[in-house]
Amino acid sequence: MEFKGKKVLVVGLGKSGLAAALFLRRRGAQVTVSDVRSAEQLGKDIPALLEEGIAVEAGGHGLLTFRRQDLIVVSPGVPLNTPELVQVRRFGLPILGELELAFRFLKGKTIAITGSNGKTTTTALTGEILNAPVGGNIGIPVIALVDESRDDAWSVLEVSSFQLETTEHFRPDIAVVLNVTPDHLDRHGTFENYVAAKERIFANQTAEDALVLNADDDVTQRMAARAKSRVFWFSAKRVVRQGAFVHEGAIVFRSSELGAPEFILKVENVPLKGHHNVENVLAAACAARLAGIAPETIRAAVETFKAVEHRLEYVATINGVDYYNDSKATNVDAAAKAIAAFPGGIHLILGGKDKNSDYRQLRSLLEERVKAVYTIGAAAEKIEAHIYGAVPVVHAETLENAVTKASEAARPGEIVLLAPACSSFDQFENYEHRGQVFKDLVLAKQGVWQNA
Ligand code: UMA
Repeated sequence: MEFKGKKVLVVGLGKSGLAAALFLRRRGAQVTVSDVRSAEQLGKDIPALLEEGIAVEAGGHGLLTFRRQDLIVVSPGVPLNTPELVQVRRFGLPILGELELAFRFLKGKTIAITGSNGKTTTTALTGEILNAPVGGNIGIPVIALVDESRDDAWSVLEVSSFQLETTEHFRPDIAVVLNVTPDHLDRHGTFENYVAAKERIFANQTAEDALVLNADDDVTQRMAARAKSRVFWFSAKRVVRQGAFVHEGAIVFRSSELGAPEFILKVENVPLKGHHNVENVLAAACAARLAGIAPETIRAAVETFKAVEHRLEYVATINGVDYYNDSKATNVDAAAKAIAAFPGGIHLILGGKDKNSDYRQLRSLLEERVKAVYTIGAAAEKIEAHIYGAVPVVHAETLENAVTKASEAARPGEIVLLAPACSSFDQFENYEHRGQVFKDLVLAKQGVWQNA
């Protein structure tokens, strides 16, 4: 792709937009960025962009700005039904996502990992096993990996449905789909559209590529029929013909080339909490084995792997109560997995910005394992209506109040868990910010209690 002298508009000035704008500018494009946030909100990024010769449209998207371009690059968080994008698509203007743009320049081989839940942990773990750079939805735009990428090396990418929606040629050597449960219905409209976006991860694959699917998930099971690549499975429940599975307390891998299954590691040595993390390890081990990594290397990397920040992250034990931060549990299924990781005695903080979710699905787990729910944020009332009668509920409004109320109620041996089942944007900048505030509140309490 040649950008010299081309007029390129980058829509959205978050992490992806910033990295894409600089990348394009350095390749000679005439770059403009457009963002709905005001110049004041965009703040510190503007001088750096202007210095590079990048024009900035702040405070909203202008149709004229969009129409003047040769190419439009969209950030993942910008919906494709944004009116200006709909208009210019009618004129045949090419629109690329940041992932697609980056992929066209990324050297070497790629493992791409998607799914509704577990993708960040699986990506981080796979990156660790391969000793390879990681990027994508995990927080580092893929475009930022391009300059360092090498023909003889791997990159491991976490890809979201938002990023996949705008792919054209994206074709990972190894694609992994961990699971698909309802999420982002506010953006995709229907579950079918969401599944279709996820399936784009393997749409361009051929028989030279591999696709790793979860044999225990109904939706991913059905994907095999549409794959042109070689399908491998992972399962925590049963033996699979090709792929990774649990057998007599051990994670094993087998393929038609290998014949007999080979031992990777004992399940009891997986250092991460929860059944869902066994699935994540199976997926990572399968992908790594397909990339040619030896079982001993996989074992060593898994056994020393630490939970990724904000994913069922242990924070502290105060007065015998364990505090866990799962701020990344931004949908109902992720919250269910977090609850299922503990046998009982849970004080659960739920709420935030609703994504058109059905919280009734949590009722039986709440009845079984949760002592009380503390609701926060814009979705609080909807959640309270959906879980009415299942467990005692405290309408806490803020995270601070929720932590205070939960810590007052929790007895030694019990758990205070932030697994909100919602996105964070009503009260926080993002889920990282929410998780950090939670940890600060907990650690501050620890200080107060230690001094008392
Ligand atoms: N904006 C517009 N117009 C719009 C919408 C947004 O101008 O119509 C602007 C916003 O004002 C903001 C910018 O776009 O300034 C934000 O862009 P973005 O939302 O794409 O955010 P980035 O900072 O570029 O982060 C993105 C991913 N964000 C989303 O998909 C929402 C990050 O995933 C990812 O880590 C990062 O690229 C690097 O690849 C976050 C996420 O929430 C973690 N992902 C979702 C999830 O995991 O559930 C999919």
